[in-house]
Amino acid sequence: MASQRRGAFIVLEGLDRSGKSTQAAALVSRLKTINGENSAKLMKFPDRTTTIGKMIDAYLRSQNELDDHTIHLLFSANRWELVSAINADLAAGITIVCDRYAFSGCAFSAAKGLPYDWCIAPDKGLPEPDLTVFLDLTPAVAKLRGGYGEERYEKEELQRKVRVLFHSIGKQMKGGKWQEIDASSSIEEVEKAIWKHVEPFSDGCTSSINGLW
Ligand code: DGP
Ligand code: NA
Ligand code: NA
Repeated sequence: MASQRRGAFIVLEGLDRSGKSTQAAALVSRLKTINGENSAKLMKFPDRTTTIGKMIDAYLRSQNELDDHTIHLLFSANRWELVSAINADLAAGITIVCDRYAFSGCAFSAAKGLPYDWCIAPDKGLPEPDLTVFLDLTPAVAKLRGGYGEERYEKEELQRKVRVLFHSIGKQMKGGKWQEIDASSSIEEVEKAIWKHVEPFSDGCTSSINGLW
C-alpha cells in the first residue's frame, strides 16, 4: 500500500523587494495548473489579518512603538496561531507556498541586535518547511525597486545585516532544505530557478513533518 501523501510545505524567503510575493503567487498558480484548483494555497507571514497581525501591521507602519523583544514574540505568535491550519492543509494534501516564515523572524530581530539564540527559541517546534528558497538580492539593488522605504525595516543598512543573517541561517539548514537563488534577474528567470527546486515536491511528500530547528 502506498504511504499517505501530504502537501508540501514550501517557503520563500528574502529581503524586502526581493520579489517573494510575486514569485509565491506565480508558484501557487503553477501548482494549481498541474494538480488542480484545490491542490495549493498561498500563505504569508506576517498574516496582518489576525488580532496579533493587526498589532504587527501597526508596528511596521510606525503607528505604535514596541520593545524589540515584544514585537519579536508577536511575530512568532502570529506563526503559532496558524500552525493548526498549516497542519490541517498539509494533511489534506494541499501544498502550502508561504511568503516568509521563521527565518525572517530570526534574521530581522537578530539584525536589530537581539541575541541569535534568544531569537530562534520561540519558533522552536514550528512545522519545518520541506524546502525554503532564499531569493538573494543585494540591498542596493533591492532599493532601486519600487516602494522601498515605506515601512520600518526598509532601510539599506538594516537589510545588509539581515542578508548576512539569512546566509548564516541557510548554512545551518541541512539536507538541501535551504536553496539560494539569484533574485536580480528577470521575473521569468527567477520563476524558472525556483521551479527547479520545487518541481521534486510538486506531487507532495510522504515523510512526516518535523519541528524547527
Ligand atoms: P512583508 O509583509 O513581507 O513586507 O514583511 C513585513 C516586514 O516585516 C519586512 O520588513 C520583514 C519583516 N518581518 C517579517 N517577519 C518578521 C519576523 O518574524 N520578525 C521580524 N522582526 N521582522 C519580520
Ligand atoms: Na516589506
Ligand atoms: Na512581499
